[in-house]
Amino acid sequence: MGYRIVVAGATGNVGREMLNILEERHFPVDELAVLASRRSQGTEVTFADKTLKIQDIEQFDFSGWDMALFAIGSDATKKFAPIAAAAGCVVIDNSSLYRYDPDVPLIVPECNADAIHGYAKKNIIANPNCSTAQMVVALKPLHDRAKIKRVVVSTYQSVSGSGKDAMDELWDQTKAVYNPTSDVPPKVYTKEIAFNVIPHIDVFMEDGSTKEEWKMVAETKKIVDTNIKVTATCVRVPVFVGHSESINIEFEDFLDEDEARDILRESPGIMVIDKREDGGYVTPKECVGDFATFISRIRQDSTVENGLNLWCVSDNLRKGAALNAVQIAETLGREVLKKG
Ligand code: 2RA
Repeated sequence: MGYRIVVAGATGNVGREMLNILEERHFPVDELAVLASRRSQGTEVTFADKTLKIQDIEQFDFSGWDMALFAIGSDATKKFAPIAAAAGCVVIDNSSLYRYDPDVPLIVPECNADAIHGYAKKNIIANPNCSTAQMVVALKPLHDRAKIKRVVVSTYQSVSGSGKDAMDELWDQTKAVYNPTSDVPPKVYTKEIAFNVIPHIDVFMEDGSTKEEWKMVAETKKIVDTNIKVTATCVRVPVFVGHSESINIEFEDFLDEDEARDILRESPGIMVIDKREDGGYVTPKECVGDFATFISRIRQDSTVENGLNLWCVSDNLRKGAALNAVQIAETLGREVLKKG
């Protein structure tokens, strides 16, 4: 016996990946409902060997459904998550709405799976921001070994993090460089993204950081350890899928680079590709479609007493969103609901 599962936002980048990953990981689905806004009603999506028709989330009755994977943004989540939760359907939400709520667990299964037992307070579980998810997968095993004091991270985030329009904008702008046309591509970013980088993701905060940078700080503290000091610079780059991060870590205790490499090699969800030679590292193009968080360029930071540098790459639509949500569903099923 399996689960009655809902995927809300099934026509978006993340929702479509959720369906792909539920199938790839043979999640025990007894019945699946795919929801989106009224304008997508009737659209067809495939799951396993079936074609499913998108239902209008406004009209949907969540009672009797076990779990709902939400990828509908904070505004729609604010309206529909309480309705689903009240109907007894556990919501696994990819938006940022509930991530910082003390009554809602924020889960990366490789890091804090046990926190899932706190889901019953609101019947909601939060999925972290994509740039946080891949980073904490790398940080947690190192923190367990040598207690992290401080993290300095610079991100190189692909345009798919902003959605399909941003991917269209990059594609159209890039084409226009080689083949100027009068077509006006959709505008998502304040500055041109083709052959450029933009040090601005989400809104600016009072202290001059952006909300994306604030999320990495707040979420790392909630998932790994509230005492860790984190500072982030989040940058949009002209890559379609795959977030990359340069991570500098300072520990309480010394951690040799070779021991760090061995720890990461043995840690869940991580693939270490780290050779000091041409091509001995991972780039975003190579992570697309994979479940792994890839780690390369592991090396001592000799400018501080107990420092380490590493390079971290992962598919932001998978570990950064849809995969982590499905892994939460797997953990919820295995540890709590225990059907299937
Ligand atoms: C981004 N992390 O990359 C944000 C939201 N997915 O745009």
